[in-house]
Amino acid sequence: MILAARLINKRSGKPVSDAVIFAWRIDMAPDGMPTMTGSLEPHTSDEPGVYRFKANLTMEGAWRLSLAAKVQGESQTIVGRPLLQVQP
Ligand SMILES: [Cu+2]
Repeated sequence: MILAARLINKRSGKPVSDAVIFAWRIDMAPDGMPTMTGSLEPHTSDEPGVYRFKANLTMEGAWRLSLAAKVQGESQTIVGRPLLQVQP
């Protein structure tokens, strides 16, 4: 499956299209299985501010995507951990 994460600048409300995502992981921490990870690799995206990943999630339930990114003009690393639900 393809997962998509949208990165928005909170101050301007605009999509951030030049982020460099340098770390990514997906696991089942929300379901009490923090060591159960899924395969995840960056995928092309043609929508500004949307970062896509090809994922293989082998179990139904709650997953947590963790992304770390560098954004121009921001000194700190940007971290996002959206949750998602895998259903049959
Ligand atoms: Cu699991």
